Amino acid sequence: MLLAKFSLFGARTRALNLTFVACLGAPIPGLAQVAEHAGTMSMVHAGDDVSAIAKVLGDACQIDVQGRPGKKFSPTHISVPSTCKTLTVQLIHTGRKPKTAAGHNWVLVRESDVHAAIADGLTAGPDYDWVKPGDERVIAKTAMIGGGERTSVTFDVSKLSRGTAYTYYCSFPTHAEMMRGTLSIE
Ligand SMILES: [Cu+2]
Repeated sequence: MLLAKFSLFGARTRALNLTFVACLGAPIPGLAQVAEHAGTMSMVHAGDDVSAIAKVLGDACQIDVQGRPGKKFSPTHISVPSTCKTLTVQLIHTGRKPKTAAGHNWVLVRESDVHAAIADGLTAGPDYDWVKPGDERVIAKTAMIGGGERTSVTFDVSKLSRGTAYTYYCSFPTHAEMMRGTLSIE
């Protein structure tokens, strides 16, 4: 399924091949192995696009997501093994700016809800971290944090279904357009 995801980058395939070699120290066929070692492996780099599989610790799965300067998340795609009962997302703000200047949070919605959730969030304002209070489209979200801080959220994976596309974004004004990623159950 990782390979399917990469086909999205079509035109950049040649550059990607080089990136894989650099990141994995192995040629492309190694990717299949990476996908199978979900419990221990972590990230596949493709330029700015980074795909990661949640770590499986029994029923409880975990993933670290960095919120980076330049309005970027890493990883930009999270695969959640279907054996996970819960997923804990730890958000790490690797920048230096305070929350009021360049805060980051992690908000998960269905891909089909992302535009409306962002628009309504912007009207909710800073008191609500730019997320509409009680928004039922929001499946999970962390607190808004500033540079050097970290926070986490744990939610039931049963809220997600296989075959549905999910998007996570940062709701800080002007961040969401660039600062988003995709999540799927595999
Ligand atoms: Cu942000």
